[in-house]
Amino acid sequence: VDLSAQIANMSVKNLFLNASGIHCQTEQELDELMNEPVSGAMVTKSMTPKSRFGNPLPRYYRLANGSINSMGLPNQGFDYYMDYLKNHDQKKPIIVSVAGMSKEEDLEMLHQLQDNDDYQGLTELNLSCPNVIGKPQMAYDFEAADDLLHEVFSFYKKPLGIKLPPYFDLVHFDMIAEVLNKYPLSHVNTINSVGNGLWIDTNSETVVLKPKGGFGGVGGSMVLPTALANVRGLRQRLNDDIKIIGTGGVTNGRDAFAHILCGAEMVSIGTQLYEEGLQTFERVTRELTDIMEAKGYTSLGDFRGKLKVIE
Ligand code: RRO
Repeated sequence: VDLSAQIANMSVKNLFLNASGIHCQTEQELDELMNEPVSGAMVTKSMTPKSRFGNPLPRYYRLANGSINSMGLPNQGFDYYMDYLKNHDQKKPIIVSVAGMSKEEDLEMLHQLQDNDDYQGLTELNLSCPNVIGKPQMAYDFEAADDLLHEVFSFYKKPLGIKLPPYFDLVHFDMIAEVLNKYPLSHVNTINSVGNGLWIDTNSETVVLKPKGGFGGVGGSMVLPTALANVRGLRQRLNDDIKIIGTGGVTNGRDAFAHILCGAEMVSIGTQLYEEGLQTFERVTRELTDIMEAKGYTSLGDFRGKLKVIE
């Protein structure tokens, strides 16, 4: 079956990629993702102008049905990833994820990408990191997000998407879509982790993460319903030329199939990829292929966005 997909100038033979943050911080991790034979594209760890260690450890904890993290944007810094792009053959497209600590840092990195003639790929502006101390999730402030995008698109002419946090009220779907539809975005990637959850070890009566008193972003299969609602709700509201990367709660081919029914063009895998390793892509691709073959579908377009409702 045909699992190809397209976002702006990026064509892929397979719709799967890593979720940003998973296996994409160091050169070695990026190389391993690049050489993984199944996934069609990859995305970097969200980057800041200067490298960051991130939050104190422990900052990731495995849950029965997912994960909680408060990494705090650990990354090697913008120049490291630009050097990586320059010096490595791209066997698959790399999306550059940027997450400045301020509007000024976002604009600084986007100016550098705009001015870099060697870079023509997709960029994703992360407006939804839940874990940097004292920094709210920008995409929950609709006016601030609008102001930032207005300034960005005054100079940025290459393909640009944004990474969104989950929304939980249909009014908020309407509000963010109204902002996003004003701009020539290549895509939105939804969802980031469900921000500021809390897990407790009841034996020790203690939180499981050190940063922020234990609060962290929740991912994995427990967030699948929230992810599907956000893909579906945004697909129903966004202009057709804004594609959707579905992220959140994908552990198997059926979960990916559901994301595509909701309208996802591509699907990324986070917690499950972290826990299972790179062989996840081969397994999930095989499971999705099996479902499509059983249903007689030959391409993703046969069912993308064609979710049925009960009349
Ligand atoms: O590094 C993180 O703590 C982090 C980021 Br930037 C993000 O966007 N989402 C997340 O769950 N963790």
